[in-house]
Amino acid sequence: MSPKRLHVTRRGLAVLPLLACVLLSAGMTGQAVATPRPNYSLAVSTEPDRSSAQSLAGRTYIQPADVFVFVTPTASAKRVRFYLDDTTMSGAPRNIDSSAPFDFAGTASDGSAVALDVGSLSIAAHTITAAVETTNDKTQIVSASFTVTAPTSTPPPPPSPTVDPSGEPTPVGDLPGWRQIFIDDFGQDVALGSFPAAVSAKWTAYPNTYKDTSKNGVYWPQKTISIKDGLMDMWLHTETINGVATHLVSAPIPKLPSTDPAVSSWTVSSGLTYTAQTYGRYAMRFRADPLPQYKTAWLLWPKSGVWPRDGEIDFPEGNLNGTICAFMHRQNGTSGSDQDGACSSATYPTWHTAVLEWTPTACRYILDGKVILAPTSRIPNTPMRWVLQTETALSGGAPANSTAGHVQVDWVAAYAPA
Ligand SMILES: [Ca+2]
Repeated sequence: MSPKRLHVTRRGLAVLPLLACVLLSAGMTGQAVATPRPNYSLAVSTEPDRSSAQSLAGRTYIQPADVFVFVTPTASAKRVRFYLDDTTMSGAPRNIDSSAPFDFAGTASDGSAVALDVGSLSIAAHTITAAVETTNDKTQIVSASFTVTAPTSTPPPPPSPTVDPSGEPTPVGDLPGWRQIFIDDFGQDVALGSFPAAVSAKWTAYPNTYKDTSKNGVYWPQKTISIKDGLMDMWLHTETINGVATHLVSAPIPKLPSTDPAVSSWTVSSGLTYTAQTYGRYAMRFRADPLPQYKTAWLLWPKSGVWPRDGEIDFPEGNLNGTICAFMHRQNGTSGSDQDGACSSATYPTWHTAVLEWTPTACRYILDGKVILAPTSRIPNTPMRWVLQTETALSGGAPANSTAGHVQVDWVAAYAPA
């Protein structure tokens, strides 16, 4: 500390060396410019109302923390210039407060102090300097140093649900020959009752006015479909509704982006908006409880609705207590049995990845990396829409009312031809 520099700004030179030592040891410097002007100091509170204030000098703050720094007292002060880490006040003030109370970070319109977030400061010692201009046109300089430290330990990140709990991550991005146009890893939870409304940009579903294929079940998305912890859950079960035991099933429908040139969209009389494309790649990660008399018939269905003429592509199809199969109803089909089909030995309770690659020359059904069916003739060649149709079995009667369980989907993805 140079006495010469102090001499420039202060009176009472004779006592300066001693005073400076005293003030420095307290972490602050200051000096009344004339009695009876008060000795100002820098105070700090942890509350915006400046309550329980303490001297700022010598304090240590652990990031992050909001503190409220101000000059006290306010008597006879008319304006305060605040500086941060600029004890010589050579730069521009950090803040100029022209009326009491005099707050380092400014004063809100309700009179409370604005916070200084020490998290915005470097991990270091810092000094706030205040030039207090008094009503007799003198200036008193006060400074206080304090220390900002890092958190003593970094808290562990909160446990986040695994978005893909099946163990196989959602495929992201284009593939050779394919352009990804739709993906859902089910990272957004949706409570039972809120599907598909809560995710209506990406999903629709057959409404509860639709019976399923066997007519033994009713599609009821609000009673069956939820999304939690990275999984779509279709809860297949029976409820008594209006006095009737009703087997509740699900047919969620991914909405491919209607803005994509490969995709067409249209709305049917029930109000559902469908999307379709001609050729494409569809990938699904799924498992199910082995529920008797329930099945998946996830499929591509012709936009024209003309069947069997325009074909049908089914994968994965099978009773949940059976094995996973694949079917292709051929273009220009003449009956329901005009089809190719194959069954794997895979069963539903474990996780599987089904990939369907539909091109003009082949329809490849790939289960867990292995092609199980790949017809190359009479491939459907008109636009088709995709439905994860999950329903009661087609033969053997209705499910038992007590049968209940879940079909889970970890992710789905769709691609257009590149
Ligand atoms: Ca997932």
